[in-house]
Amino acid sequence: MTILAALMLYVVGAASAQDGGHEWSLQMFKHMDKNDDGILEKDEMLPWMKEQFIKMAITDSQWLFNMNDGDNDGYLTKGEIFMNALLKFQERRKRNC
Ligand SMILES: [Ca+2]
Ligand SMILES: [Ca+2]
Repeated sequence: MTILAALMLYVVGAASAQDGGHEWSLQMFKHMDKNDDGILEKDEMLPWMKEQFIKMAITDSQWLFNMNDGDNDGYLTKGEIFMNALLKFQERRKRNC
């Protein structure tokens, strides 16, 4: 899946997940349509894609960090990362047995 496809799925998912999702989609379109001509050009999409990609990266990295920071000290040690990976491997193995 390309980044563009992932971002479009994100927008559609976010729009459908919210009350008034259709209105939210229209607002997003207006936000992206910088010259207000009713169509989106590549140059209008790129800043929006960068903005969305950064938001997703921040959210995902925070989630990944919190999931691995076993003692909640705000740091990740090799042990926490390897222990979490080992636990996930064992969970997956149990499900497949
Ligand atoms: Ca436009
Ligand atoms: Ca830690």
